[in-house]
Amino acid sequence: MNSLERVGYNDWFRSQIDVEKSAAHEVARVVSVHKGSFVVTKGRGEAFAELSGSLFYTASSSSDLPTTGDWIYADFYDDDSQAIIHGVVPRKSLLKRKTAGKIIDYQLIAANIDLAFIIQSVDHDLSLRRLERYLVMVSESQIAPVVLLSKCDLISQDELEEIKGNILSIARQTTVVAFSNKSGENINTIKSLLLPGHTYCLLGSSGVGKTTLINSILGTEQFETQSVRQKDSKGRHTTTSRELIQLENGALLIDTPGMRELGSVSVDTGLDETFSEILELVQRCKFGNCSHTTEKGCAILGAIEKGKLDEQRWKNYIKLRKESAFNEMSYSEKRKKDKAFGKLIKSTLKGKNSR
Ligand SMILES: Nc1nc2c(ncn2[C@@H]2O[C@H](COP(=O)(O)OP(=O)(O)OP(=O)(O)O)[C@@H](O)[C@H]2O)c(=O)[nH]1
Ligand SMILES: [Mg+2]
Ligand SMILES: [Zn+2]
Repeated sequence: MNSLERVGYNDWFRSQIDVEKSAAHEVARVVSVHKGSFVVTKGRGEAFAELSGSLFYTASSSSDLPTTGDWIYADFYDDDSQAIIHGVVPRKSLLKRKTAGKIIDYQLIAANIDLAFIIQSVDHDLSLRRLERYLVMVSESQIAPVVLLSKCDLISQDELEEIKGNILSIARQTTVVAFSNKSGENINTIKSLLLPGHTYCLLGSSGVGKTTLINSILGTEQFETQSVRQKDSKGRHTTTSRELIQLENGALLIDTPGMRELGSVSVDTGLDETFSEILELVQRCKFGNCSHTTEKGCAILGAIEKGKLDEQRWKNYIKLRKESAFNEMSYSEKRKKDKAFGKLIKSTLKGKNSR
């Protein structure tokens, strides 16, 4: 086995490699990111890495820069303990979220993920609406989701069945596994989902037990965890960076810090997949231009009235849809402005050179 394959390299990534760049540099994978510096690996050992000046200055948005899980072109030196990153290999998938605030840009969560575990704990963290948001984010990135319900030692079997029923009603095609780090229930089931050479990530609020799950899988207390706050069961944001972890069987797992805010969604494909039954219903409305508010013969209103569609789910769909439309518009506007600004800088520089 080529040592890169130990960290997930395969024919798909090989097919993305640029001949010229690979002749000039080596290929490696980003293990973690720390405020502008990186840890990368070629499968054996790790090196501290920084971005080359040209990669940094030619990046037009955060998506052009490497994140955890990325394959990169790099030059190694000092006995392979240091490296300079010169480029990012095209990604198979990219998990990102919109950052809040006026400037619209993405925060990259992780790249080249095959499957995302979305974790909610059954005691206080459970929220179907938040789960829908995660599902949209994940399927928008072409990543398969699995829902994990943590801390199932804290509730009764009956309560668990009810929760599972609710989850399956919004995520019908998705595998749902309830587990406990305390009792060990279903840890082996989760392990059996982890295949060699595939990359997984753990997503979910702070305190749901993501890092504890990684420790359970590893069978050691390798990573730091911390108890949730007593008064509201909120987590303490213990994990602060995203890190790619190699499991014994050759699977790769990325732990992520619990997100305070999930950010808003961007495009429509994830929405369509997550809310597929709503798309089907809409086609059955009597009028093609139905606003689904007062019309007679509206399939949505009918389904809500009959209890076949949860009104909260419908409202969440509308909310996410509005956000997504707004973000698309403002993002493309921002890109236009960026381009104009870039031109201005270039022409100013030209002016300088010719003087
Ligand atoms: N009862 C119970 N407690 C658990 C379980 N899993 C984790 N915990 C506890 O929940 C707390 C938070 O766990 P962490 O693994 O640090 O949570 P995290 O999701 O990594 O949180 P961040 O790193 O802050 O995002 C710790 O006190 C764990 O012991 C479980 O299955 N059952
Ligand atoms: Mg953690
Ligand atoms: Zn309608």
